[in-house]
Amino acid sequence: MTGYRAGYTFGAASERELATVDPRLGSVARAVIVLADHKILQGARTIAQQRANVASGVSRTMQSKHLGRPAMALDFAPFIARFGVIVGSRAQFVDIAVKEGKTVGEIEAAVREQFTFIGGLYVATGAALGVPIVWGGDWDSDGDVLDNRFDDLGHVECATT
Ligand SMILES: [Ca+2]
Ligand SMILES: [Zn+2]
Repeated sequence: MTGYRAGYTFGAASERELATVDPRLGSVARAVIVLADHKILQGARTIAQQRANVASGVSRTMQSKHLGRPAMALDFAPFIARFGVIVGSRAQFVDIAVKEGKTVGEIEAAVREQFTFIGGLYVATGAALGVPIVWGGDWDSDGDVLDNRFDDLGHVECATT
């Protein structure tokens, strides 16, 4: 046993977004990236961007922790070397399913696991570092993901401001 494979690092685009988030949240992200590769899609968000997200249904509130600088939230997407950033599109699921010899449904489930894995790492790492994290797959932070009514699996935020 050599322990968990380590050593991923953020790319330039992720670093640009990380620069817009609270340093405590950033420190959690820097510990998580070592364990599981992912991209930071967005840290701080403008009011106009948030309004557009609410209009399109990908966000539910104008009270988002992405608003303000530094932002108290970030959105991530898993990065799998042989597929790239997992964007969650139907076309990408089909592409992966063909390459992996699995059904699209199996890939959808596996991608959900990948998001959940990383979200869990954020929660656990935040707890270890004294930076309580809320993950969008368990908004009430009770460790039960089956009661989650609005999944935002690539979203993590600081529990306190
Ligand atoms: Ca829950
Ligand atoms: Zn978010």
